[in-house]
Amino acid sequence: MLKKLNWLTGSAIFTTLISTKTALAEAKYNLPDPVSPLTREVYDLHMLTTMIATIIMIIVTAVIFYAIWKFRKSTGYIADQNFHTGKFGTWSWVLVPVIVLGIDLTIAGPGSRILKQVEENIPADITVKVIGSQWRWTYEYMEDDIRIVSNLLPKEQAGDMYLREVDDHLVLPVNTQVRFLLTASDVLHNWWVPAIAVKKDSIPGYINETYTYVDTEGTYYGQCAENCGTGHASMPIKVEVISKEKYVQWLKGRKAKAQTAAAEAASNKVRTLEDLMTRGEAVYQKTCLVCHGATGAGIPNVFPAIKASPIATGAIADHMDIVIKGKPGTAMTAWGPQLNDLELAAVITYERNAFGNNTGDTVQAADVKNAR
Ligand code: HEC
Ligand SMILES: [Cu+2]
Repeated sequence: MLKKLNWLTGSAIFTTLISTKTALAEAKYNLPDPVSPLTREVYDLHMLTTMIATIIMIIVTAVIFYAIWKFRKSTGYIADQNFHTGKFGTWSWVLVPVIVLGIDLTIAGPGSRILKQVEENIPADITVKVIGSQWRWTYEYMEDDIRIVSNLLPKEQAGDMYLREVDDHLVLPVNTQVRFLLTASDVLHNWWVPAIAVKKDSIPGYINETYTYVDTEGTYYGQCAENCGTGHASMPIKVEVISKEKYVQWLKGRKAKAQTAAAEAASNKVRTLEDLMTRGEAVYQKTCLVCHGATGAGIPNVFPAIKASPIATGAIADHMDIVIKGKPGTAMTAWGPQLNDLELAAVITYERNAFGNNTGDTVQAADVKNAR
C-alpha cells in the first residue's frame, strides 16, 4: 500500500516538473533575443553555462536517486568499508577535481574572452549620456544637443505594458557604433537592456562606459537593475532602433522641437494664468507626479503634499527657490538645470493654483530667469 502511494506521489511530482518546464519554455523564460554582436556572445555564454549546469544536475540527481533506491537498508545493504582502498576509490580523488576543473575551464575560456570585449574601446559614431535619477532616465545625445526625459507611463495609458512602457524613449540608428556614458544624479542606478548592451552601474559623480552595435531594427525593453529606492520598479527602459534614414529624419524633427521650446522659453512674453496652468499641468505630470502624487497629496512622511503646502501657498520666492535649486540631502533635486524657464514658471504656477491652492499667482519665465 505504502509502496503504491510512494509511486503515485513520485509520478505526480515528475509530471508537474515536466509540464512546468514546457510552460516555462512557452513563456520564453530566458534572456531576450540578443541583437548585437556582444550581447549575442553573452547570450551564448549564458546558454553554455546553463546547459552544463543542467546536465550536471541531472547526472547528480540520478546518481543520488539510484543510490537511495539500490542501496536501501530494507534490502539489507551494508556499506562497503574498503571502498577507499580499491582502484576506483583511490583514483576518484584525483579524477573528480580534474573533471570539475575541466568544466570550469570550458566556461572560463569564452568567459574571459567576452569580458575583454566588454571593456573594449571602439571609436563611436554616436555618444549618448544616460543619466539615472529617482525615478526616470534622461538621455543626452552628445553630438546633437538633444535631451530625452523618459518617464514611466501611468497604468491608465500603458495598459498591459505597465511598468515597461515610457512616455518618451531612446531612439538609435541600426548598424551604428553607439557609446553609452552612464551616470546618475542621486543614487546608484543601472541601465539594463539585455538585448542590446551589457549591464553597468550608473554612479553619481562617475562616468561608466559601455557600447552597442545593434544590427536588427526593433523595440527593446529593459529596466533599472540597481535597487534605487521605492520607485525602483518605476524606471523601465525602452529603446527603439530604426534605419539610418529614418534616424536622420527623427533627429531633424527633434531638433526643431527643441529649438521651438527654447525660443518660447527665451521670449519675454507674459502668459495668462490659463496658458501657464495647461503647460504646468503637463510638466507636473511628467516630472513631479511620481513623488507628489496626481492629487498633490504626496506620500505622508516621505514626499510632502503640494496641496495646501506652506511653500506652494506661501512666498513665491521660496517656492521658486526650492523648485529651481532643490533641497540638498533630500529626494527633491534641483530642477533648474533640467527644465527651461517657461517649464519651471508653468509648473510653479500650476502648483500654486491646482489642488485647491488657488493663490491666483502667476509666475512668468522672466521671473524664473531672474531667480536662477
Ligand atoms: C523624487 C521625488 C520628488 C520629485 C520627482 C519632486 N519632488 Fe518636490 N519634494 C520632494 C521631497 C522629498 C520634498 C521635501 C524636501 C524637504 O525635506 O523639505 C519636496 C518638496 C517640494 C516642495 C516644498 C513642499 C513643502 O511644503 O515643503 C515643492 C514646492 C516641491 N517639492 C515641488 C516640486 C516640483 C515642482 C517638482 C517637479 C518639477 C517636484 N517637486 C518633484 C521630492 C520630490
Ligand atoms: Cu534606478
